[in-house]
Amino acid sequence: MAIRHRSDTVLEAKKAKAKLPPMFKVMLLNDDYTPMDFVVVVIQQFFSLSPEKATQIMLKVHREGAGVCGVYPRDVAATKVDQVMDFAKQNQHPLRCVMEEN
Ligand code: TYC
Repeated sequence: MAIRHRSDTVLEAKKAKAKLPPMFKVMLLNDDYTPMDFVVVVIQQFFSLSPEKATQIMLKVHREGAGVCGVYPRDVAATKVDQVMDFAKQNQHPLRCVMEEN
C-alpha cells in the first residue's frame, strides 16, 4: 500500500510479516559405549518425551548414527546441548549431543 506524504514522498507500508526465528535440531550421536538405558533417561529428562518415544529415538540413533530429539530456537537448543553434554560427562559416558540449523 502506498501513502502519499506531503504530496511528494511515497511511503510504502511494510507488510506485517512475523518473521520466524531460525530453528535448530538437537541431535544425539551414536557411540559404542553409552548404555542404552542411560540414553533413554537422557531423552526423557531433557526433551520431556515419554519412555516409549525416548526408546524409539534411542534405537534410531543406535541403528542410523544420529536422531533428532527436538527442534528449538538457538538459545534453547544450545542450553539443551550443554545440559546433555554435562550430564553425560558427570556420568562418564561419551554420549555426544549436537545442534544443527533446520
Ligand atoms: N550404541 C550404544 C550401545 O550399543 C547405544 C547408544 C544409543 C549410544 C544412542 C548413544 O546416542 C546413543 N550401547
